[in-house]
Amino acid sequence: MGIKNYVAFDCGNSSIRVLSGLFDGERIKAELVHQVPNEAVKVNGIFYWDILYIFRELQRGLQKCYLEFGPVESVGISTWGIDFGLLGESQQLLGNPLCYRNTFGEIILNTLSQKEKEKLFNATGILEHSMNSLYQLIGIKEYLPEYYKEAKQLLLIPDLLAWLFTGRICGEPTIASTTQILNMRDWTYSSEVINHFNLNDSLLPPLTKHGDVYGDLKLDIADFLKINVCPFVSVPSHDTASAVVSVPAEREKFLFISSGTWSLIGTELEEPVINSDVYTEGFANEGGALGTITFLKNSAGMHILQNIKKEMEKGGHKYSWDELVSMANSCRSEIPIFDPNDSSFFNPVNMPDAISANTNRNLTIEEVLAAVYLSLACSYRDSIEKIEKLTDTEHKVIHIVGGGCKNSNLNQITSNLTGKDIIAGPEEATSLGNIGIQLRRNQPDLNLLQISAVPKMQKRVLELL
Ligand code: LRH
Repeated sequence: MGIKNYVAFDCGNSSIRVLSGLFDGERIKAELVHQVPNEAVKVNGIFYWDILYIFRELQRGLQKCYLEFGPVESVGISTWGIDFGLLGESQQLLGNPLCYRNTFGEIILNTLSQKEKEKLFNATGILEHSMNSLYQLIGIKEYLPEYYKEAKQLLLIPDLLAWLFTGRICGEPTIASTTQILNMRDWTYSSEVINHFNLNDSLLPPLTKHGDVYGDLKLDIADFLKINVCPFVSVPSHDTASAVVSVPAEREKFLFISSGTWSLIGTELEEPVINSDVYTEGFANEGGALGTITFLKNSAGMHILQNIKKEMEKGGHKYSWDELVSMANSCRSEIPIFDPNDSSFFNPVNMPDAISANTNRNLTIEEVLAAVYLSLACSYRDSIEKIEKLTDTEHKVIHIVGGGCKNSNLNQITSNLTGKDIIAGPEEATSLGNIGIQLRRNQPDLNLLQISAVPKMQKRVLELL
């Protein structure tokens, strides 16, 4: 068999990446082919995603994959969760998708009573969060009514991109779980949630199954890029769900931290756990690959460090991550600990100032950095203790995957605080999971559901990945 070229789109809050997964019949080698920055754009006080820029860069990446490695077998799309675009009657996009860091969701969530919040958790298995698509959608209905009135179709970012590339309208279940409209017991849209908010359910697309083909690359795009027409495959399109596929766990049960802008701290389950303890401790039953559940806490992650770095570089001097670690480690004063999930760190104008304000101290930049590393590790420890309690399972190892796994200073502090070993990697977890599910489509005996569940299969995956 010749080498086959499977393409993964991996769109994060801070970068757009396209990788070729080269499969020689035995192993996948992932090659990063294209990477450009991504960021939300503020217009008249509202943050938007520039979706056409993202679309154009993904096209460029796809073309490069073809030019470097030959005809493309298939493409899978993974992105951050929650955000969506709206299509109107004539099947055109009604403006750019809003970014979850707007305040609409928070305003709506604050109008709900505790009883309503609990009812919504019980109906879905997903914890309320001001970011969730549900509250953003209600916010649009209230505050941008012309959008809502004209909307005929809601497509989450990966579904929107799949529609731009193939012309097909479909939803993908893992990303749909980030809306808080899906009931995770049976993976159908919850009529309880829809009725509660009097939502127009025809907005919601029918859901695909992993391995299904969304559709083929549009002919005009293939002609424009001068590449072959290839299928777009339904993979776990929520980046967290794809990342969990490639956790190199040795055991059926494992702990993971999917580390990027956010840190998703969790474990994989076969069924959702929906009870008052899970609710009180702040966990969600998000959708995982092939019907599994990623039981997790959505926690602040690299966003805080990225923002501090951005602030420090405003003077023009660039800092490496290693320099930031040395600065943190040079701190000799008492290190304050703060809650990184406090809403004041969600989208502050100046992150170091927000940390000083939160800790009631006028911190030096060294103290800020030291406080961030320690506080993130404390919040990881706290979540991990809760997962062990809620699932009644103890673990010796924490798998940290995704771009943030390179942060060895944070990994070390996390290991010290939890007393657990850290296995860091793969860094390209999302793309590897994405490619793995595409591969499985052509190799049904490659039972990825078993990957993270059965040690014997796990070995096979380690060989593959
Ligand atoms: C991680 C993630 C997370 C969401 C956030 C918007 O990339 O998808 O699960 O809450 O981004």
